[in-house]
Amino acid sequence: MDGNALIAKILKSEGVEWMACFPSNPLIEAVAKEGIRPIAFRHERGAVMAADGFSRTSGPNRFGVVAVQNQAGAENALGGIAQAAADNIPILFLPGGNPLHQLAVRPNYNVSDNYRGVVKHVEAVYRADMLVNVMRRAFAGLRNGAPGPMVVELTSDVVASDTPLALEDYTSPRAAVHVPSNGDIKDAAQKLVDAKRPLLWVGGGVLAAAATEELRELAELLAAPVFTTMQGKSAIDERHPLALGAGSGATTGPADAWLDSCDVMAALGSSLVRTPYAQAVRQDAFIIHNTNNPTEIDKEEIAGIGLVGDTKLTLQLLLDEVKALIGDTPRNSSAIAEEIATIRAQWLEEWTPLLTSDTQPLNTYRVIQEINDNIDLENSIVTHDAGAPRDSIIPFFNATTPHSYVGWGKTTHLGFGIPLMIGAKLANPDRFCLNLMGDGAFGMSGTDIETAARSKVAITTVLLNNGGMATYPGGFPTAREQYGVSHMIGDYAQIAEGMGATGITVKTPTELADALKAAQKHNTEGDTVLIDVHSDMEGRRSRFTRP
Ligand SMILES: Cc1ncc(C[n+]2csc(CCOP(=O)(O)OP(=O)(O)O)c2C)c(N)n1
Ligand SMILES: [Mg+2]
Repeated sequence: MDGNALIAKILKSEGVEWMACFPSNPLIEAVAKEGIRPIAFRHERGAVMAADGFSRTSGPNRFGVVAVQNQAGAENALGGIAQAAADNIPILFLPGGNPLHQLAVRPNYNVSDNYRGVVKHVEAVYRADMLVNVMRRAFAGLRNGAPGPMVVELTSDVVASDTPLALEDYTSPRAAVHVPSNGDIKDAAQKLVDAKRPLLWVGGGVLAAAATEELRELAELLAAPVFTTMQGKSAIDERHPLALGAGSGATTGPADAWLDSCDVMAALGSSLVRTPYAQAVRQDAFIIHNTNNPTEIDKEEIAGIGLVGDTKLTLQLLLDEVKALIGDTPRNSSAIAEEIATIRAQWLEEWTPLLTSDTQPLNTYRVIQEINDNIDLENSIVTHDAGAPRDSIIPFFNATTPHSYVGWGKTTHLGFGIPLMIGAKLANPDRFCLNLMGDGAFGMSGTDIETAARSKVAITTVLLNNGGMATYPGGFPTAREQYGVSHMIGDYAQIAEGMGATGITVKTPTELADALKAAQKHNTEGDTVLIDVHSDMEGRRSRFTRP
């Protein structure tokens, strides 16, 4: 048996069901022989992003795997890998490598050298008799500690050669979880119980750890409002009376009110990153910071108490300790809930004219409202793309069940939406998967509509066709007026049709509801859909300034 065959058997034994790829790597043939489905994307970055989307929308311990070829393939994949790293997403990346004797020879692209700064761990296979250890380390890295991309460079002649090893030599690594100390848990519980205006700040780690039930219980026990970051969106049902909504750079009125006034803030499963794509943390608040990555503690925000550990187990310990202090009965939350509802109503009053706008071309917010009103929110997965779609949708889309929304993007790669939803659909075949993207974003990954259509991984893309980049209003006027920079044209419904999908053009607001319903029907039948919405250059965002 050669090395590729052994790797394929190990992947199979680890429960891998499919592998994203493009297009030449001996592993593709080897996994196919094991009954693992290879899905070929139209470019490497798309393949990586689909693997990322699969990991994001799966429960713990289900990972996206991707294989590409050496040189150009490895180079082209880097954007997707960098984004998975920035968002702390565990994926297994298996690029082809050069032969051993050329690994260090210019201009051969050496993955081990070049990827080091953007992955959790990277190593090359130097000998066929080290494969079980390499793969064990890779899976251990996926399961343990701070999540991120694990990379194994498949040195071509080594993995093609016979290995003395068999699957029986491989030991699947068991996850080793850790929790904060009793003392820190006690202190954190006391702080939360004594707080006058507590806030639970929820990151993507709550979703990744499948800790959404524990989160809801803690919020109800303390009568503490819940704010979610972009990646945390959908960790709490946004119809819950204590839910404040989510925030990228834009957020909701209630979220702004609590971010501006909380005295104790428990950040749960969050890396507390300062970025244009996150809300600012109140500097006067006492911060309790839970993350499974110790290097995130005291990075930018000062943690009064650091709770380093698995978010689900940490929440369970916190629940026990809070109950020991105040008993099992949740505090009365009616006054807080009423305050949230009042602020929400005031905030929505300002935005309702846009959410219900009848203008033609369509207003972006009307498109978002139609999505809210015409899909089965509990059984869908929705995501944004970089640019105006992100900051427009984050405050207004109604996330309900865990993963019904995928918030992403600390380095925010344009075009992620399509491959992300392909990965999400593979992880959740019974859910309706929709991405809202701009015409600029389509240029980055639009051809993967063909991947979805061909592979019968049916997704729906709602494309805001505004002929430009609403995200840069007023930017580069000379370049725009004299040279047409940032103007774009496209009949995207027709392009989708040309790639085997169903294209629907929407020019008036009233057509969109029917288009969304048709899309859901088409998706159920295995057909991918693109809805090309003629939309405006809406530049308003629900942003707030806080001191
Ligand atoms: C790979 C990459 N390059 C550049 C950017 C910066 N960027 C963010 S939004 C955007 C334009 C988005 O235009 P479009 O998709 O049409 O959305 P709109 O803002 O018009 O709704 C760009 C270039 C990015 N996010 N990713
Ligand atoms: Mg645009």
